[in-house]
Amino acid sequence: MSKTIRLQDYITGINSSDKRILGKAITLIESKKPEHRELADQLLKAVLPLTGKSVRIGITGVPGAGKSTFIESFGKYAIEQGKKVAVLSIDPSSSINKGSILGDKTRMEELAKDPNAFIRPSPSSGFLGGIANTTFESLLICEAAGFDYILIETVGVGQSETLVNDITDVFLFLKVIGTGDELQGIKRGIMEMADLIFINKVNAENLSKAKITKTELTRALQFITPKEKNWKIPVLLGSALEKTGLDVVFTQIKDYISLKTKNGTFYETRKMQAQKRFEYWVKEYILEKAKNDHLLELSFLEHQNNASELLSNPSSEANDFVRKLFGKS
Ligand SMILES: Nc1nc2c(ncn2[C@@H]2O[C@H](COP(=O)(O)OP(=O)(O)OP(=O)(O)O)[C@@H](O)[C@H]2O)c(=O)[nH]1
Ligand SMILES: [Mg+2]
Repeated sequence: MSKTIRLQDYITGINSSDKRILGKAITLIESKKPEHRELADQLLKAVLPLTGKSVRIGITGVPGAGKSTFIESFGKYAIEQGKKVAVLSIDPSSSINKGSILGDKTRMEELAKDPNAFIRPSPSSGFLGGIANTTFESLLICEAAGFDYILIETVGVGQSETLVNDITDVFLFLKVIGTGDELQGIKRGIMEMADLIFINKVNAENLSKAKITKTELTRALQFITPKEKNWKIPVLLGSALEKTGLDVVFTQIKDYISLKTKNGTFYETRKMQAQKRFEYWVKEYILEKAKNDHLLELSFLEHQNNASELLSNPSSEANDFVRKLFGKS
């Protein structure tokens, strides 16, 4: 039987950047068992003063764009510049994406071996069909353990981009050459979230094609209001595999963070994100409380069924259910 880890053990382990304890702390945070939840909450409260000092970087792009390869190369580059790097992946749906996340572990083998890196694939499932996601809380634990850069890879589907955008300071969009989806990118809202664009897999042979893609992207960006005033979204060229262009990404991220800090938008954005997360957790905890009460759970399922059978309007069903929750039926 494994020894129970107490709160103080977690705190000491995190303070000394002990990767084994760090991994266990994240497992604790992801756990949905009430006794774990209590301890996780105490842990988060205890380490809060140590958090907030990292640069939180989200990385998105279509499947195969090279996100994992980029994280491996960029992570190593950042370590060479004296940073400590943690990598988390986001999995909002838990179903189809596990394969690709597990694949990442082997893809980032070199980075994983580095004493200044910590890699954590975090599949998580939701309660009552929700998308309970503890990536942000895991990020806080990594910050408390002294990691300067937290890189978060989206799975590039569904809501993962929005989820990552809501917990990061910088959002990097990895693009592949000439797929002609520049306008589609705008439709999906990804370009609106991007702070930096990196055209990946660029080499001597495809350089001229890459430049055309850059021109197209730059043109498409004219129709987009950037998240940050006075920041012209850079479209950079390089290769994650051949480790080119990484230095420019590093510098641009630093410049972007300086600008946001000077503007006051760095903390403003973090405060807005915190507000949103508070609301998110209120909703999650309400649903969870309902699930723990057998009658309420039955009622939830009944209302949900009425909605899904198209018998009535989902918002009316939700309203009726919430009235029951608060004893106003
Ligand atoms: N030639 C070349 N290949 C690259 C480059 N970057 C990534 N690749 C290759 O592209 C493929 C996909 O790379 P990944 O890093 O797994 O891409 P991903 O975006 O993480 O993919 P998913 O996690 O599945 O969405 C791999 O075979 C990589 O070796 C690059 O700069 N040049
Ligand atoms: Mg990947």
